[in-house]
This record gives sequence, structure tokens and C-alpha cells, in this order.
Amino acid sequence: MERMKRSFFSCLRRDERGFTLIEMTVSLVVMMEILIAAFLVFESNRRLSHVQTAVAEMQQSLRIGQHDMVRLVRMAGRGGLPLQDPNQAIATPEPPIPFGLGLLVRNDIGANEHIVVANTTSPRVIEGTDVLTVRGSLNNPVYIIDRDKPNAGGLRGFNVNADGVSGSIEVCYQVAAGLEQDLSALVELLDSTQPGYTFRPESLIMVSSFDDRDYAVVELAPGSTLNASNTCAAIDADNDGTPDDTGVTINFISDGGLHTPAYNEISPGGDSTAEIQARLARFLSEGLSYIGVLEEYRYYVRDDATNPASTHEIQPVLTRSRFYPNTESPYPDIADFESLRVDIAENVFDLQIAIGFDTDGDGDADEGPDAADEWIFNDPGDVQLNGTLRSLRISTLVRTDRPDNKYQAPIWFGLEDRVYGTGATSAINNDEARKYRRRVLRSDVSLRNNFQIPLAVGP
Ligand SMILES: [Ca+2]
Ligand SMILES: [Ca+2]
Ligand SMILES: [Ca+2]
Ligand SMILES: [Ca+2]
Repeated sequence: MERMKRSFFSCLRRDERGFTLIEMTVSLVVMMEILIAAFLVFESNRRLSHVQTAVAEMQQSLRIGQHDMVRLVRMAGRGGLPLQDPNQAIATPEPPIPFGLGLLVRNDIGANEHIVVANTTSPRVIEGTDVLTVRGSLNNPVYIIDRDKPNAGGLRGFNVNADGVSGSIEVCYQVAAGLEQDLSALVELLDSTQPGYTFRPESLIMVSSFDDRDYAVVELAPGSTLNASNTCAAIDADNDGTPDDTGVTINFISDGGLHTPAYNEISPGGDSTAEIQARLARFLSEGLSYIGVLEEYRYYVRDDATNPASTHEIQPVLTRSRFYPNTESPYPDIADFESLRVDIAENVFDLQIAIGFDTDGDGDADEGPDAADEWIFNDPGDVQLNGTLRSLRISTLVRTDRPDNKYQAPIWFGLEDRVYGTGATSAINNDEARKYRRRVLRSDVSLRNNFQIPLAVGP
């Protein structure tokens, strides 16, 4: 008992001596290691979260850019414009889809090309990317015309003038008993009494009542009127307590206008006066079912660098531009090339479009491993195909906003029919370009159900 007590107290006594130098050193080293490890974890987390933020921003940029394109591609041809011209022979591969009406692609842009062909004041398109054109009554409604047969007084809402190449169309608020359509977008385009109103040579598409596939693209002429209709019933569309709103009377021309040759080119039959007269005479006898304002957008990768010298660093921006359909005139002001710079997403390095056709009539566009499939622009060896347009695929390559000097991205060998190459001359795979993280997003749009005509149903 006495021994145990001694030993116990000697034990306590020994502890009272404190730490030895070795113990101190060891614990200090351990502490340091823990601190360093904690710092490394913190630093790695900080870097990781930085990278994650950059990647998240990049993916957001991808999604925004593609969402906008997919939305419009789904509406291509809305209002009655066919996606492709069944009558036009497939010619040379330049431009690649000469028979495209609702959808067109300018494939693999060359060096120093611009969004307006041969116009160096218009924005520059980055070499190797594709330009996608989408046409249709995309954002404006499609309007019902039902006053094209003579009413009790012998008057019609659709008339062709004596020259056979111009006329007028009445669009009514009330299209049938109890059924009204919303004309506010149309009124905004035509109401010359609005402050700051400027007349625009808008492109209008009219569709035959006899055959949905028969249409004409005409040009808006000055002098359209509001609520001066011969045939529309008056309703109280503006809710001012008086039923005094009938509709709009649109004046149009199909010959001798600013853009009539371009508009006639996308109408069946083309631009000859005899054809125009025959077309309008046909509509006069068949009647019209719809009219819409045709819009055209082109998506492209713009170089935003202020000094686009040959050795500059590219600043790629996915851009949407609006044109008067089938022209090189920017919309709305034909002289304003700045309006062609509507940014959609930054750091989009490449835009590639591939198109699937059904060439053998089995209903599908089959994609194979080589150039011999039913797709064009998905392989550098592709040749033009003759078939029914079925699918469109949008691919974008996006990079992070800033380079990361400690990072080398994997090499991308190519996207669709574009081959990126390697080494210092490759825009995508040179050492500087590989300091950015990159991602590719693809969206497939089926064009199978694109021929319906959604209508403007009113208040
Ligand atoms: Ca391409
Ligand atoms: Ca009213
Ligand atoms: Ca097929
Ligand atoms: Ca192919």
C-alpha cells in the first residue's frame, strides 16, 4: 500500500516537470502539419469553388444561348413559310442550303467574313463557325382573314389593284361571331399616328384558303389605315365603351418595292411580273386564310475584340441579329448595322449546326458513323443531300471567362464537320486556348411537326 502510494505520487511529481524539449518539438511539428493540411484543404476548396463558379457560369451561358435558338427553330416556318422549297433544285453546296426557306445555314465561315456578306462595317463572324438563319412569323401572331369573299354589299376584305401587283387586306378584330383576335401587335406596326412612328417595308406572308401550302410574301406599303374597314364588324376592342373598332386595312405591294425582289424570291413562282400577277389573281379567286408578319433572325458567333488584327485575342459572343427576310438589310433600320449585335451569351467559341434529312422515305433522318448518313454538316466529307428536312442539331462550345494558368484543357478534336486541329495555329487547341475550361452542349430539334399554323386568339 505504501509502495503504491509512493509510486502514485512519484508519477504525479514526474508530470510536474512539464514537457521535454523533444515532446515540445514533436507537438509543434504535429501542430504545423495540421495547420498546413488545413490550409491546403481550405486553399483547394477555395480554388475548387472558384472553378465551380466559373464552370457554372459557363454552363448557364450555354443554356441561355441554346434555349433562345431552340425556341425560334421550333417556330421556323410558322405562319405558312415552308422549311424548305420543294420546287427548287439542289445546286452547288455554296451556300449550303439554297433551298432552305424557313431554315438556312451558312456553313464553316471563312476568314474575315461578316454577318452581312461583303460588308466590313457589319460585325465580323469568327472563322470556322456556322451561321443559322430562322424565318417565320416567329414572335408576332398569325392573323385570320375571313372577309375575302364579297359580303352582302358586294365588298371584300381582300382586294388586288388594277396593276395586279398590289392590293389591300382587311384584318378584323372579330373573325366569327364571338371569336375575336388580338391585333395590338399589328396596330403597333401600322399606326402612323403614334409619336415617333417610322414606316418600315415589313415582309408579310399571306396564305391561301384553298391550300395551306400556297402562300406569297409581299411588302407592306405606306397608307395602311385603322378602323376604316368595309367588311369588319365593329366591336369595342380598346374598351373605351364604344364599339368602334373594326380592324386594320393593310396596303401591300409585290413589285417595285424596296425588298419586293427578295420577298418574291421566297414566294412560289419567283419574281417575274407575270408570276406575281398570276399568284395574286389566284389568291383573289381562292381567298386568303391567314396573314402574318415574317421575321428573320441570324445566329452567329461574333468577334467582340476591339482591334481585330490577325494576332488579337478572340472575344467570342453568341449573337442574334434580325434582318428583313431574305435581304442583307438590318431590321428595323436598314442602315443600322449596330442593331445586328444583340448579345445572347459570352464566351461561346463555336456554333455548329447539323441537319438531318429523310432521303430514303422511311420517315427518319438516320445518323451513321461516316459521311454516308442522312445528315449534312456533321462530317467534313459531307455532300449536299436531297430529302425531307427532319432534324436540326445545335452544338455550342463554351469556355470559362478567365484562363487558369495551372490548367490545360483536354484537346477537342472537332465539333460536327469542323476539325479543330492542334498546335499553335489551332484557334481551339493552342496552349493559351487550353487554359480555359470548356464544355459542349447539343440540342436536337425535331422538325416533324413544324407545319402547323398557330393562331392569334384575342382578348
Ligand atoms: Ca459546320
Ligand atoms: Ca372602342
Ligand atoms: Ca431515312
Ligand atoms: Ca453526314
